Amino acid sequence: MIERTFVMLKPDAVQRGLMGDIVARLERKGYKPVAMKLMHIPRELAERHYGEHKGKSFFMGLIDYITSGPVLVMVWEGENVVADMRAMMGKTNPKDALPGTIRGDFAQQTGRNIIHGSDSVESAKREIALFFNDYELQSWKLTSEPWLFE
Ligand code: IDP
Ligand code: MG
Repeated sequence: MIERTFVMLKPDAVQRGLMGDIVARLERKGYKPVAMKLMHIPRELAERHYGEHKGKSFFMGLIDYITSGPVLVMVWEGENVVADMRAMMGKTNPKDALPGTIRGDFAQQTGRNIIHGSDSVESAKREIALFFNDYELQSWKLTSEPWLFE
């Protein structure tokens, strides 16, 4: 099933110059970029995005972290992309993330785990709508599609 997912490169990924490496991995997989923008997330939007974690011990630290500098927000499209992006990212705690995954290769602590990806198709729809207007989402054909899909 072709899906869309919401991906955010967090302020540490941007500051550490990892945007290119991470975007390159997603392009190499054959996923199609549908939207991308650099933004400084307002606190209120960060709290809505991470609403499920409100009240948890790490919530305030998480909001401080995610609003501490620009992030790269993106939408990517592809076969089973929601679950497969989570697999490419690796476990939430980089200590448990396997080598070869983004967190496994580039991060060391949960509180600085460099990337967010939607955890379900429902979450993806909610998160895409939080960060992008319809006119920011591109519908286009990748010329490599016949070489990705039979
Ligand atoms: P996920 O990003 O893999 O979906 P969640 O459990 O949804 O993981 O947590 C959201 C984000 O909150 C994590 O990516 C991480 O940045 C932060 N976070 C989660 N648990 C902790 C913690 O125990 N300490 C610090 N930050 C945490
Ligand atoms: Mg999550």
